[in-house]
Formats: sequence, structure tokens, C-alpha cells
Amino acid sequence: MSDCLFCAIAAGDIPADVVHADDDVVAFRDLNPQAPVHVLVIPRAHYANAGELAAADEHLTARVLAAAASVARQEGISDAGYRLVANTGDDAGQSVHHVHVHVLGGRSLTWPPG
Ligand code: DGP
Repeated sequence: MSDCLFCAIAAGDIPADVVHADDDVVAFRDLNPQAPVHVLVIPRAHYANAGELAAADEHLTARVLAAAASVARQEGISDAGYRLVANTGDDAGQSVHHVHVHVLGGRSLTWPPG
């Protein structure tokens, strides 16, 4: 999709610190990390949010989730624990309208979030 920041990152047109890439999914470090490990996992295909992705493509939804778990293992936070977040819509504060799963970890995380 033109004018989409994360489509441009997935295409390699905007640089990012990529930690995983395959045919369907790209994972890269968040520009504004909220934890020692903060990675964003996105499908290459453009969907505005998690609900749209899940409704359109169950297989790709599963690929994104599996990649998030794989990134957590790769980053060494699987055993200690980590959080997956998909902010969806305005009330959740979604600021980039290309579905992304935050992988957060590397410290004790508070709950509930604000
Ligand atoms: P959300 O609020 O859930 O839509 O999260 C969007 C995240 O995207 C936010 O944590 C900051 C991150 N972000 C925004 N622009 C860029 C960018 O250009 N590069 C990278 N790596 N991350 C970005």
C-alpha cells in the first residue's frame, strides 16, 4: 500500500533493524523501545489492524503469531516471559495502521497496562 510506513519497511525502502524476515513476515526493532526487547512483527501484506488480518487470512495470522514467538526465543526472553500486544484502533492508541504485534520483554512488565 502506498503511503504506508510499515509497507515501506517491509519492502526495504525505509531502513529498520530487522531481526527476522521471511516470505510472509518481517520483524524489526521498535524505534521507541518500551522494554529492553521491543520488536514489531508485521505481515508483508497490508492489513490495517489485527481484526482485519484475522478476518481475511487465518494462515497469515498464525504465521505472524508464530514469528512473534520465534523472535522471543531468538531474543532470549522465552523462558522469563514476554508480552504480545496488537493495539487495534483509536482507543488502544494504534498509531501505525498496518497490523503489527509488539513483542515486549527483558524486564518485569506491569499489568494492567495504562
Ligand atoms: P502502535 O502505537 O501500536 O501503532 O505502535 C507503533 C509503533 O511503531 C510505535 O511503538 C513506534 C513504532 N514506529 C513508528 N515509526 C517507526 C519507524 O519508522 N521505525 C520503527 N522501527 N518503528 C517505528
